[in-house]
Amino acid sequence: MREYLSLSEEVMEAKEHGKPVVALESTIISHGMPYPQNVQTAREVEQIIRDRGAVPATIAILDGKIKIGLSDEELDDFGKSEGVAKASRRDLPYLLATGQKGATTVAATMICAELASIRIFVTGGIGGVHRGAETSMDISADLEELAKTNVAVVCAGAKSILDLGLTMEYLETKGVPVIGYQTNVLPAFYTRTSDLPVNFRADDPDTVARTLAAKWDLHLNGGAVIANPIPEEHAMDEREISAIIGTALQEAADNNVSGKEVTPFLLAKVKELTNGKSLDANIALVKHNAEVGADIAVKLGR
Ligand code: PSU
Ligand code: MN
Repeated sequence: MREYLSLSEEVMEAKEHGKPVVALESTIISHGMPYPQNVQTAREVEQIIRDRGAVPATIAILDGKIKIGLSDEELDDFGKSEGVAKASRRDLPYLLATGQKGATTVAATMICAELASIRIFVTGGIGGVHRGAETSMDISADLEELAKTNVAVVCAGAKSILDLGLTMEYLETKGVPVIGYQTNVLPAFYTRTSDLPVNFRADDPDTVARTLAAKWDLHLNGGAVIANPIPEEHAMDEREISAIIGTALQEAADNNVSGKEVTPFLLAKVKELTNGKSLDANIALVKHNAEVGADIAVKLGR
């Protein structure tokens, strides 16, 4: 296993000194944002984590290795690269064997984080059960990963490109706790609320860290979703965003988009239809998640 893992100097040093480490995914860099905002945002998010006493580890597949932490040069090169493969659980072995670049999804980042003994992972939004999944069977591998891999994902909930109700049901079946961070309801990424209650509410990082410690001390394998709403001042208008998501879903159906292309297609459409407004929201919420994730990692380390 070691032959596939490559830790950056910063991460290696953190591990030696027992400092808390926070994982970050790379799909958001390759498929979520355009260059150079993607690299700039990734750097700023990393710095937020350092400023709060933890060490960031951006995870990506490069040169036949799982990179846990990227150097500035690697990050810039990665952010610039066109056509980087979206890497979920099933894609990791082939990309590693053939030395191709891979941008890790939530599922793949969880796998890699666990291999490096990292427990907290910060991102924007998770994949879930797609609308119409009762016929398409389109359910993100992220959910199955949350069911079995011991990593907590700090996110702003999930976008309503998904069926949020079915996503919550799936997580319930798999025993994955969804913890609202200072909220009683599941945030819907661009907006602070949805009509779905979370399972539990935590108002501080200590409560989250204690909950995670209890879960893993008891060998209740699997992850947890820490759902942290987008800051009020960056939240989008509910009606505007749901109309845009409706259009994006219709275009995906008209174009017969399927498989791993569905999520990137919908995300790109939403970005296009909001004239970049969604990008600003996306950047703001990831930074906010980085603050909360770093605080949880610091508490969990104690
Ligand atoms: N949802 C978002 N933003 C994202 C993704 C999902 O709001 O960037 C990305 C994540 O990397 C997630 C992946 O793990 O898409 C899910 O893809 P799929 O639905 O194909 O499993
Ligand atoms: Mn899918």
